[in-house]
Amino acid sequence: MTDIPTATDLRDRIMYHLTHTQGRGAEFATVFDWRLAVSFTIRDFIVTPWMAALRGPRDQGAKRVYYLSMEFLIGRILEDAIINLGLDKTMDEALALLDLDKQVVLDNEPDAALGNGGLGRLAACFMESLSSLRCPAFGYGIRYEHGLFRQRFESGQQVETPEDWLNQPHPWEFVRVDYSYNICFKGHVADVDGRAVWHPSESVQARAYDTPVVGWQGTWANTLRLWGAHPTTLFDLHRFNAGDYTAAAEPEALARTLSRVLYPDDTTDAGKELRLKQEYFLTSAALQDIMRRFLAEHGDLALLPEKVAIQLNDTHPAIAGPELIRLLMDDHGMDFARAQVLARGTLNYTNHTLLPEALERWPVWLMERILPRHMQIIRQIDADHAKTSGRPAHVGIIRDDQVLMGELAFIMAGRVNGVSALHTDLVKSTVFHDLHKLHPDRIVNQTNGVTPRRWLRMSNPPLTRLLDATIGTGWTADLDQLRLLEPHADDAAFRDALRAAKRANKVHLSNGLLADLGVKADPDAIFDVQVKRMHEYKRQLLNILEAIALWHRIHENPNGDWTPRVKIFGGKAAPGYWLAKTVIHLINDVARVVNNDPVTAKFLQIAYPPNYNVSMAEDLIPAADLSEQISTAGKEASGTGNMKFTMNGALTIGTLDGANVEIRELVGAENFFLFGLTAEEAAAEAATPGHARTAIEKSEDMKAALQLIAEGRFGRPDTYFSLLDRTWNDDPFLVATDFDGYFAAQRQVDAAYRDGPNWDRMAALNIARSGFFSSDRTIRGYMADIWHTVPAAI
Ligand code: F58
Repeated sequence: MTDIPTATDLRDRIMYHLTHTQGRGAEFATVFDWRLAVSFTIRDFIVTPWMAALRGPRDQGAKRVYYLSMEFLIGRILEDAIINLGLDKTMDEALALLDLDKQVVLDNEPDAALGNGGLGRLAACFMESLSSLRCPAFGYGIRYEHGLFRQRFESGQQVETPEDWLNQPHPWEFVRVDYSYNICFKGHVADVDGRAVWHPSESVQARAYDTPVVGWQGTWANTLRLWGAHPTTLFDLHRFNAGDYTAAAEPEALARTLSRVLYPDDTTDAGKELRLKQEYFLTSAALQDIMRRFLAEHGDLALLPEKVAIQLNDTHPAIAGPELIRLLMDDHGMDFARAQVLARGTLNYTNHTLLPEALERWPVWLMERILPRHMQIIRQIDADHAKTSGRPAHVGIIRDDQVLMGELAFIMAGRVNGVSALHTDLVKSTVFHDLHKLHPDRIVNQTNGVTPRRWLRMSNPPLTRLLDATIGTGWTADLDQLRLLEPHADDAAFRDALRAAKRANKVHLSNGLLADLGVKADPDAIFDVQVKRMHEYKRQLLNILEAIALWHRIHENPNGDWTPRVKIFGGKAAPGYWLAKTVIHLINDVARVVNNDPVTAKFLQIAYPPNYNVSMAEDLIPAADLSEQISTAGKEASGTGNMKFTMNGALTIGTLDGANVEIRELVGAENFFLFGLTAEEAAAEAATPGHARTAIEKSEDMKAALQLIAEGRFGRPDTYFSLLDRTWNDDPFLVATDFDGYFAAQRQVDAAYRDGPNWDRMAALNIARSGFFSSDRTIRGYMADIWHTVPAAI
């Protein structure tokens, strides 16, 4: 930023917005008014780099990147913007001049919860890195009125309520009524002189809402453009005049349904049609917008791959292939072959999962009904691929009357990428085995990363101060500089300072846990944290069973030399995912019993704060000593939480899954607590009949834990009957097989934690070697290997 304001300037600007934008006098202003006034003040500083980022690439005819994602889990914006603009100190002073408590103002901002989990949070980190690296880019998504549901616990069980972040004015967005597009559905396709003409029977309008995303040091701000759905006809005046107000408002209600909710799950039948419509709504609006901009700047369609790179975040926007071909053929008169070549030169696809149930597929009849023209084009793409690739009969986009969106995305993409080294290997050898053999150069790896601005500088001030004082501030933009810390790992004074920084975060969290949950978390105990969506493959069950087994052992030897531990869980289960919800119930039941047990209370506490979200992650991760990354090997594509913990100085207990493999390689095997089967062994074990029973019979600890649940020590036994039955007789995610290894690794953790200086040394080395996991590195990889773009000149 060029014009750095003084504190009094900032104060005056805040007062100006309070008065003129909010229309409030200071004596009547609420925290909300102040927060908006501060946000508008900060937004003013973003507008200059934002305009430059829009004009520069246009004037230079530069290539642009378009990131299409159904989710952007951005969280709060204000503090991140203040820090990236370098205004944190000045703002502290300005707020002090106004007698305002900064934290109270910041905490007033609701989380923009427009995502489920890792995939959506990755998109948000990418937006920040794209701006920090000055890569000309747009993010395209949906402006959900209700983001991910809010979670409460009632008698230990998850209860969902709607999230309502847009119930209040959102100061960061600019609505662009002039950028609106019609999105059509249904109807029929006519043949007019050999050309297909789609006559849709439904349409809605997609309207652009823009949020600038400012990068580090405030020199560049790309646009996050979210689409809101509006009716193409406002309301039925005829019915209104006849007094039927409800029916008159129907077009509006129907249209708005499209951008109303973020799906927390893609497994339920209800809403399948709506989900497909949402995916097409996002994709078509984005592509129409991209084409408008491209034609205004370049004109010649042959230049499309040279000027436009589109990234599909998972298969959710995979209809982009047929849609781009449709636009080129039906609107621009191009033939299919040429349109397909241009589309493939422009589109790329990121895969985020190997779980078969999470791979999208749509019934042909549904696709035909909602998008009849696209179904024609899909058949054409499939037939062309069959002809040109010489593929075996069982490979293709349409199978068993279903459209396989992964296959469609793969076939229409120039590059397909996995999100960690292991995941990419598994993508090649499993889900896309046949397609990989046909197109051996198409799949590449881009290991995920996270932005160090939010996940270190913003969320961990004590550690940031220590890093800045020890190695300077250069790490913020060049995370590899954390390597400079390595020699300090052997310096007792540095280690003490590192311990003090961690302890400050633990004290802060401990106060919160006591106030919110009544859990007494001793800051000198190990803070052992597992936060992520609740899913069987992530194995929160393994963690809570270990807690039960430990509790049992402490009871057997209450005077033993146990290492005190606080286990902290966080995460939401999809509302229809019964088993995941049962595990939530179990964790809460166990917590209630264990926390109130006078024999074990000083050794073991369990906390499960409800409604885990980005803001909660910002409090929990900096306070963690131990990071739980315990998924069944081969199931977690990458993980990004694992990276955040490592750079905040937590040690990992984990399996060889996803990016854990790379974390362990980089931080050193001696600084990582490994357990469990490898992906290959896990696949073999899961196919072995009776594997769970065999493993449980061999494990006294696991047997005891299951027995305690069955006896009803934590809650009514019938609550857990099915869970226990599944664990004994099915256990597809190998909780039983990995249990003893996990239990033993946890005891190694206990022992290691008792040697404070050595633990601190390991933590220091984890931080020092975590530079690879910056999303700047990931984005540079996409730019070089997939998009073929370079940073813009200032
Ligand atoms: C996650 N996927 C992966 N999906 O599970 C994780 O390993 C990876 O680190 C991350 O992507 C980023 O690559 C994920 O978050 C979803 O949230 C689905 C969205 C659609 C509904 C079902 C969940």
